[in-house]
Amino acid sequence: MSKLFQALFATTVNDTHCLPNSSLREVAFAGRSNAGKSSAINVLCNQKRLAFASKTPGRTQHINYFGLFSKDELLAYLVDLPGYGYAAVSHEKRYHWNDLLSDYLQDRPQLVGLVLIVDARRGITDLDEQMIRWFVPTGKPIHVLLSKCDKLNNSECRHALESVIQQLQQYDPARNDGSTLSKLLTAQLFSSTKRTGLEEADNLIINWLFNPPAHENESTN
Ligand SMILES: Nc1nc2c(ncn2[C@@H]2O[C@H](COP(=O)(O)OP(=O)(O)O)[C@@H](O)[C@H]2O)c(=O)[nH]1
Ligand SMILES: [Mg+2]
Repeated sequence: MSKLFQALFATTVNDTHCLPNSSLREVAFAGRSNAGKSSAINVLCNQKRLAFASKTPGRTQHINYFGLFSKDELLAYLVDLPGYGYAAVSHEKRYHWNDLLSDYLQDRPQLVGLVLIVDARRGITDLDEQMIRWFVPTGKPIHVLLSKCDKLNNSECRHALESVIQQLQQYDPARNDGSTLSKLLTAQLFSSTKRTGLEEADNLIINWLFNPPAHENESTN
């Protein structure tokens, strides 16, 4: 996170009953296994191995919490969700992850937004769409990081971004009521290795965590 914050590993959870019982806001990162989620968290937090960036897909099977600190004060959490779509896991495990992810995404008041990591070369897949479908009804924002964009040339990047935005629009709740396009579903190009899009992603996450929309403040008491 921007230089104002320091990130530290907080806890690992394998069951929604064990989620931290704290009122601090959190932003979650989801994505297919190997999409570049851990690398994105590391680079956003200015650390090399905060979230373990593995070369073996399917390694991060739990929900990992990272605390964001300013001086010594814990202010918020970043949450690394289990990567999905890894073929070589048992059905049983896959069902467990599905339940864990859907429960967490749909029913976690502290969660203020979802960062979805999507490999720019691959685009949004069925499993990513499942995450979107679970999360959109909460009314909270989703931001897609089109990762590994360093692997594409400029026109491929432009094309990847355009088609993802088009795909996202079909889930936009504002689309059908005649109002202008909402800010609930957004996307950008991102590269952890080249640090492309780092500032844009960082600003957005900080805003979600620390500058919530006015109506949210009113409803909390
Ligand atoms: N070229 C390139 N490779 C990346 C980028 N981000 C991640 N990777 C590589 O993709 C693989 C999976 O990354 P990781 O962050 O562990 O993915 P995760 O499974 O989604 O957490 C690793 O070999 C990374 O080095 C990126 O922005 N550019
Ligand atoms: Mg990972």
